Amino acid sequence: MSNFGIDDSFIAEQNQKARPWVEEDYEHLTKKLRRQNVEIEDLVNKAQAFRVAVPSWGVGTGGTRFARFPGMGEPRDIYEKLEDCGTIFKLVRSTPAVSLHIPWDKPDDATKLRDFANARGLSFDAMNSNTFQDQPGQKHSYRFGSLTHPDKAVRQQAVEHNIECIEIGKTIGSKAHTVWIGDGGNFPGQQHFRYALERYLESMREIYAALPDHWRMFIEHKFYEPAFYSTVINDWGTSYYCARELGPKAFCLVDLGHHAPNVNIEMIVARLIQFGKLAGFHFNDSKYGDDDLDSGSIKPFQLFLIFNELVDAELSQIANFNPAYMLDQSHNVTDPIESLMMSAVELVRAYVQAHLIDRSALTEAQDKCDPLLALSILKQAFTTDVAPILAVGRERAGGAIDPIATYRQSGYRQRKGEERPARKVAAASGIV
Ligand code: PSV
Ligand code: MN
Repeated sequence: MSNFGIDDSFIAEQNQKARPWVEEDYEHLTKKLRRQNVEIEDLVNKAQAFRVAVPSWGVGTGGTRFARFPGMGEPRDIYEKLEDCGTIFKLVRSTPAVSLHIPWDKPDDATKLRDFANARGLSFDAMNSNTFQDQPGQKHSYRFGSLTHPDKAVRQQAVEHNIECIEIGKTIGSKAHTVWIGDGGNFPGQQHFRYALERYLESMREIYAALPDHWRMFIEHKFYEPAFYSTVINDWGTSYYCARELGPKAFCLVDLGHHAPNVNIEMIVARLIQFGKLAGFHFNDSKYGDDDLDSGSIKPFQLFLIFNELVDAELSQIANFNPAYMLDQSHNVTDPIESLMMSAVELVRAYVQAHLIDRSALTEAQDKCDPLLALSILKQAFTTDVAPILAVGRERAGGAIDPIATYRQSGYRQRKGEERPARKVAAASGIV
């Protein structure tokens, strides 16, 4: 049975319906930006050049430790996940790469998987290891840690798993490996802080040694959860120390949800850029903790301020500045395809808005110690509605003017509901 896919002519047909408003708004914005000496076509080019990877685990419905409410037509294996990622890419055009999580996505045949993805215009982003869960048949448990476990045999098993991820990644064309561990302590006294970090470095050195020359290693920090008292790689400072200890291929990855509320994340980003150690991002949004909400849904201004730092670095042509952008979210009550599309669009929006900042005026306001003017320069860019730029960029690249409406109109989810009858699974809750 051939699987349903949204075809180009359907997208073009839907785009026709939105043409009148796009043309009108684009024309108006062209004039408005010209008054600011901004050429709108330059921004369309920027929008079209922006790329963000999609996590394979993001296309399945997420859950909390309380419950998981499965959606209709959920992907049941990595091939179906890639189908959904291909659909997202088709509609928004900014998401050609997919990030795999092993063993969740362990391929039966890595070459077959690569060809399947390539046939849909997809490629593979960073690999992700999983030593925060036990797998069936696994010899040693990660209950009390993995790369930092006091028992060398457990650490060795975790190191080997990471090396296996790199091996799979080599076949499918990945060029980075992300390591996030849940290791830490739930009670004071449970873990010796210094010894645990020493063991981490010892394990990571072995993994680092297995990296091919052109690969990068991404260290992902997180301040708590699953450990509730202490976490080994708890913040960007620890991550930076480890990246420096490991060598030039190691960098620090910023997942927006992995910080205490109100932490100035844009400043962390600026520091990591300055120190030449910014790996990239796991984009999501949060209100309380690692909520894994859709990008821009809670703190769009923070997202814009992060992109202000990124665009500033881009325009300053900082050497080796090459951040990897990825979404890392868990969609519990929405259709994951819709949430991921919306999130990708929000990132392009923040990126384009950050390009609208009048940087010479901002520098002048900073030099003249005029905080109000500096803020208003940022606000002017942030409050500019760049939606027509994003829509035109997508349409010219063959995508949808309105990705969500086009997706809903296509009946994709209903068709997948028929094609992918749910399999009986034991677990009713759990992270993705
Ligand atoms: C941990 O919370 C994390 O952000 C890491 O990136 C993991 O790989 C992912 O979530 C697992 O869902
Ligand atoms: Mn993450």
